[in-house]
Amino acid sequence: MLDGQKVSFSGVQPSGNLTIGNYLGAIKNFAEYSEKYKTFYGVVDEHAITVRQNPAELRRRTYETLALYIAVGLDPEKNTLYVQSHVPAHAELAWILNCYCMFGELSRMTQFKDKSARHADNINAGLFTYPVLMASDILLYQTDVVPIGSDQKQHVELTRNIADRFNQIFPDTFTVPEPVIPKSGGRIMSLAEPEKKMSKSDENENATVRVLDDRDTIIRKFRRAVTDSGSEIRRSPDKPGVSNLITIYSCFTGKTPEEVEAEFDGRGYAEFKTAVGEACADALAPVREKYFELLADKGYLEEVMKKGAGTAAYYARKTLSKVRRKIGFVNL
Ligand code: AQP
Repeated sequence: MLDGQKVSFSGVQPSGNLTIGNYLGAIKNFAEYSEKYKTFYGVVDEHAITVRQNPAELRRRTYETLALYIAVGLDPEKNTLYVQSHVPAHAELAWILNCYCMFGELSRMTQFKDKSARHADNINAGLFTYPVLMASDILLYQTDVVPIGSDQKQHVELTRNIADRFNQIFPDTFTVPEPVIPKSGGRIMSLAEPEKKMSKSDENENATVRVLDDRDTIIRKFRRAVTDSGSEIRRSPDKPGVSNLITIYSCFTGKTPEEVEAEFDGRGYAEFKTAVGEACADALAPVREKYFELLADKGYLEEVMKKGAGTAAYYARKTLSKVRRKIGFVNL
């Protein structure tokens, strides 16, 4: 809670062009909190450098991710939209919380295991302690809810453990946050390998649908999506490809998975895949349009960044100075 209001916090790394996984699992749900909560949505560039980034691309994607936040409907007047590295309190609290998080806890994080397997030549300490920085992001704002996709659930659970541990030693320091994962869309799978999560850094372009892909590209990617043996359009553990497409269609049209199965009963995969592509392209068209308008006005995006950084830093400083006082650092 901050100023008597509940708080929603989440972040997205500017580590690639955002996918419909990032959109359906996380960003689309951020706006739900805009009216009644204090909301902080960060472009978490410090997280992105846990894997090697091209500096010019990282900078460009930072603007792009912010533009996308606004394009999906996050009004900068109602939400604090900011860039993580503009608020030094994140890195400062992360150092402190590193001393309240156990090596064994971090070793169990599945994302660390996945990413260190994928980047075997760069298993840096930041990749290992990434979840502590994420805990700092969340705890700095006394966050109540964290809207995320299911891959981040383990990190929010770790955040809760760190907060509980810290609060036991120094009572009433942090709000203990709850993860909020959408029932449908919390884990969108790759179109090329449906047993794998769709990831923005996937090098296989046919595996991902980007929020900013044009209509023809979206439809073509869905037409190429890997489907399963048989021809029935129904969800089943032995049909990961079709099950994923049913989820995506359901998220973009608002129909339940049962309604989707009934609608396509007796119809073929080809027809279904085209329908999913069209529904996705229709839903994303207004986002794309707004995004390109925003991106043309860098000055405006920088104003939003500055205003967001000011507000975020104000609240972050409050928590950080409380933490410093409690642990025995001298506050001048
Ligand atoms: N496939 C997905 N389905 C549903 N939600 C997803 N998210 C990511 N992939 C899916 C959610 O998007 C938010 C932002 O993610 P992130 O930028 O913090 O990084 P990530 O979770 O590591 O996502 P990516 O796309 O896989 O990025 P890279 O390739 O850079 O590692 C989070 O809430 C996440 O759960």
